[in-house]
Amino acid sequence: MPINADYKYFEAQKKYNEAKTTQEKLKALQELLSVSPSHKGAEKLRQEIKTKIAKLKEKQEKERLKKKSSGKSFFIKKEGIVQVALVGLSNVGKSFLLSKLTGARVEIADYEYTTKKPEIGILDYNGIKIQLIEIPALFTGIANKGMGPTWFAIIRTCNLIVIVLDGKRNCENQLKIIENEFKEAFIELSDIKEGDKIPVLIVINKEFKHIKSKYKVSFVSDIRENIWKKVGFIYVYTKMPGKPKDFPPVALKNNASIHNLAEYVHKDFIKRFRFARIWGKSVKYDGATVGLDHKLKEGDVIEFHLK
Ligand SMILES: Nc1nc2c(ncn2[C@@H]2O[C@H](COP(=O)(O)OP(=O)(O)OP(=O)(O)O)[C@@H](O)[C@H]2O)c(=O)[nH]1
Ligand SMILES: [Mg+2]
Repeated sequence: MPINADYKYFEAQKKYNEAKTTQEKLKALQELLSVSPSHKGAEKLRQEIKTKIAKLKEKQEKERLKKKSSGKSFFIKKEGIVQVALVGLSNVGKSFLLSKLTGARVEIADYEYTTKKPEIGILDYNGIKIQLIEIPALFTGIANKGMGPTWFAIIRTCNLIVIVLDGKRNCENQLKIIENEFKEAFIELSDIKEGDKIPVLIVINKEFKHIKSKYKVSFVSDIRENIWKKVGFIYVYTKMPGKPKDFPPVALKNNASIHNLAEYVHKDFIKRFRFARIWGKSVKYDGATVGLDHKLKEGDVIEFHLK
């Protein structure tokens, strides 16, 4: 092994070799990963461990489904290009926020575990459709129990995780429980989108409190803007020569170019492209002429000129 394997690593390796159940193996691998060397030479090793973890998670999910007589898995039809998961402990106001932001008709009640399955709603942000998914309440142990793995499989496909905290209760504790379950589910959280990590926004509901956190914390009143800022997209408008800009705008990944927009608008636009004119923040003066490589900024208005 071309790595500097130390004592802790061998201990963890031993535990893994002795593990019997999928659950035990997963725990051991997670530990192995946490004590594996972090230098570049060990990258392949860490990748191997991660692959093993992913495979075991799949196996675990299959075992779980088999055990359940109904074999229930849960499917959410994706709508809009952006998916946002609303997560939090029970009774913190997830359904309340879902309903407030999207108009979805969901049950909001003053008892625990009201929401039993994911609930969805569409948030309209300047004409861009953002799908919000309320995940049933998290609690200690859920990552490996009951429907937990199914809920986390849904969360894993989202562009953003909004963690809702109850400002009337201890926020640090709530966050700790939630972060721990994400760790158990092998979902890496981050303040911004980077690699496999999913960005997080924290919303403190009911009563605002200042908390220390590495993630962005939002007032309920700014939640729409902050969701948009965190999902990692910009919106731009297309227009036809001599016509006003089209509505709704188009959502594109941050850092998108005219090329990406052209592809999105029509499959022939790249072939037929001559130039584009832009009004907005990405150009020095309105109406400037640009090529396919030009990078777009939020709010730009783009007019395509084709062959
Ligand atoms: N005072 C106050 N009460 C709130 C607020 N948001 C939610 N609530 C109340 O808190 C209780 C729980 O709200 P829900 O939206 O059902 O909470 P939830 O997180 O979806 O809960 P579960 O689905 O059971 O996990 C309800 O009685 C709400 O009326 C708020 O901003 N202020
Ligand atoms: Mg609810």
